[in-house]
Amino acid sequence: MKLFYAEGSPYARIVRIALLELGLDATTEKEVVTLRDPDSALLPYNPVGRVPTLLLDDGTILTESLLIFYYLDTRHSGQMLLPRDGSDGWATMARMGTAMGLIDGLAVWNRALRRPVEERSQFMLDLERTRAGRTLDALEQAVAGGAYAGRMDAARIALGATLGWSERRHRTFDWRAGHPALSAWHDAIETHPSFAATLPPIVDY
Ligand SMILES: N[C@@H](CCC(=O)N[C@@H](CS)C(=O)NCC(=O)O)C(=O)O
Repeated sequence: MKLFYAEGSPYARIVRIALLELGLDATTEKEVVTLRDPDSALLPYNPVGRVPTLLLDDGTILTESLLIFYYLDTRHSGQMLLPRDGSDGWATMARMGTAMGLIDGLAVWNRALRRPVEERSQFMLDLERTRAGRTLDALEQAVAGGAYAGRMDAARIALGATLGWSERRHRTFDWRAGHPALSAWHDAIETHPSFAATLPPIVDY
């Protein structure tokens, strides 16, 4: 299989971390592609033009990180990234949903900041700042209460990848402020080799 990705993408980062965690990285071909580019090498494979995109050995194209997680869970015999039999009370799914919601909101906000100042919608910037703050407050409580702990499942990967991405690519927002438990949680997970190997380049947004 082959993964198309961009180094700055938080969504692609969660898949790259998952490949490393599952021991599938070495056998997965990879290509860095440009985004929002009519000449991108990705477009002949995926008309949606988004990363992560996974090309399977039979030519099937998977776009959407969650669908890729589903597929990766069929390719290993260890513990599932996304347990789907209710064995953990759907807790991983619930935590994954919150982490993906955080990524989605930050990605929308980040994209808005790349527009010229006069083209930005203050309403949208305020909405996303509020959403992120509210979600982080809930995550702070959850992490302080022992959630997102234990083995490396999809929820831990998604939350850790997003916080590290935000710190390097969405620097307008200090997610650590007022969130000491989350901050300590992130410092611990970021030392993990799969996280250290996928750190996105720093930009000032
Ligand atoms: N819901 C998608 C979101 C993926 C996504 O938005 N990726 C961004 C990079 S962070 C992208 O490829 N953007 C290119 C574009 O919007 O044209 C997923 O989970 O994979």
